[in-house]
Amino acid sequence: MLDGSIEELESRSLARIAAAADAAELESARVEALGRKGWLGQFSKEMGRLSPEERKRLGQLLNGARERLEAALEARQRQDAAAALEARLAGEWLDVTLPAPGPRRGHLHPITRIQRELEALFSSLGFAVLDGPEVETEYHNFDALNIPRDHPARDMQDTFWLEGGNLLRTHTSPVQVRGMERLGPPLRMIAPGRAFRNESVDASHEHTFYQLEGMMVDREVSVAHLLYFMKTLLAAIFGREVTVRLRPGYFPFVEPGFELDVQCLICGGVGCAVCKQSGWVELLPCGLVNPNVLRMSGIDPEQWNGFAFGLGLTRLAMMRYGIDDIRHLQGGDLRFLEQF
Ligand code: FA5
Repeated sequence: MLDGSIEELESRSLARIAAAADAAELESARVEALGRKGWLGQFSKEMGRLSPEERKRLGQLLNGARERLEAALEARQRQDAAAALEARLAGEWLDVTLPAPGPRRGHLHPITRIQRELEALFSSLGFAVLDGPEVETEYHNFDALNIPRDHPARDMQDTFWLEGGNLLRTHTSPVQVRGMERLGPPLRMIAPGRAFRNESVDASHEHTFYQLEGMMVDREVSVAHLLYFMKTLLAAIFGREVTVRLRPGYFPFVEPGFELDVQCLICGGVGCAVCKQSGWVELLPCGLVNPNVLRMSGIDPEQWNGFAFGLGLTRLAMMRYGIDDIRHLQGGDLRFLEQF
């Protein structure tokens, strides 16, 4: 009678061990059979009440069952450990013969990108791309642009003066002068680069910013030519119609002079910090070259005339990418730059 129930319990425990879905189920099968209060223990306790022969026989039966159960448990545990290792190896598989990922590649700064696009555009229109020094002479930055020493226009651009009378150029216009001196007429040139002004920084003003100067000197250049190039430039950058306005602007090196403003693309024209609540952003001052400027660079204004413009490249980048504060652009924060 006891024999039968031991066999039955053993086969039930063996079945539970075999069918355990996880470590917890296996453990509960172990506790049920081999634990302190398990059925093997319960039978052992009963043995005191049996005759010596009965006790011996039952003892053998129980030992046999215990050994088989322990062996089954151990086999199952080994099998589970092997399966877990297998799964981990499959998950952490690494092909050491694959090529290394290599250094992380960066990308161009948004201003550089627009600068290169404009260089490609103007090159295709026959313009040379010129570079000029950031440390300039007073002559190239002011005098040769028809801004005499006592002229109030010098105060319009707060200048960083250097020892010895030179300065950090306040605009890219001195490269016009260098272009005319070096290349003479007819001339088509652009000059992208940095300009520096000692002015207080806000959402649309930096002390260091980018401009792109443009100049064309030829025979009978008109405002119509100027407007054609301005429109071509804006269409290339924005790829769509943007609302612009042209109003008179005063610069001693052009006559007539204009300010070309773009309707603020940050706020859509309703007013924000970038456009100083006006709805318009000053972007592209321009005009026909003042004859004095041509004359000073050795070009006869009776024979030649031209147009010039000074695009605010940093502001153009802000308009194109919807950047609402100029300080982001040179702040060096990768979280900002990685968006482009
Ligand atoms: C000039 O610098 C003239 N040299 C432009 C010019 C060239 C006129 C040729 C006529 C013929 P202005 O100071 O307005 O002009 O600056 C030109 C553009 O540079 C502005 O429209 C603006 O877009 C940008 N700019 C000026 N100051 C800053 C600044 N602090 N931060 C960012 N952008 C600026």
